[in-house]
Amino acid sequence: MAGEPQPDCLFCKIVSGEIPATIIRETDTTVAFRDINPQAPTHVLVIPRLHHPDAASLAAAEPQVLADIVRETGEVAADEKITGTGYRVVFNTGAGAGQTVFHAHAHVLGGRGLQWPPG
Ligand code: DGP
Repeated sequence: MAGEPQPDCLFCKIVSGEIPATIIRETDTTVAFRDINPQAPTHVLVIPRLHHPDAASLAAAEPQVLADIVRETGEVAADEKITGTGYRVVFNTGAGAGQTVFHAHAHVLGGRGLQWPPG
């Protein structure tokens, strides 16, 4: 059922502590941790504690939690001191857009120049 932990979900296991991660921030509704395969000097994922497969599903079911995630991306950027140089927040949505983990997450990328369009 949407919102409940899924036994085969990697990010649910990071939320529960079953799989370790370098967690840098936590709130009642969100967890932020470093990406295992960083694409920039700062590459942090901000996820909801609740399981929803992507950001659109989360927005439909728990819009306040999506707002919490967006606020946390700003807090991550401030903690990482990348607000001055600029940073990018990405929700890959669907396999065709590069989504590989189907638990909603925001990528926070910064600490280097970022090109547009992203490819
Ligand atoms: P996406 O491709 O948008 O679904 O992003 C999934 C990200 O998750 C990807 O950048 C790599 C990261 N990732 C995958 N497995 C793990 C893991 O076990 N630990 C951490 N910290 N990150 C992971």
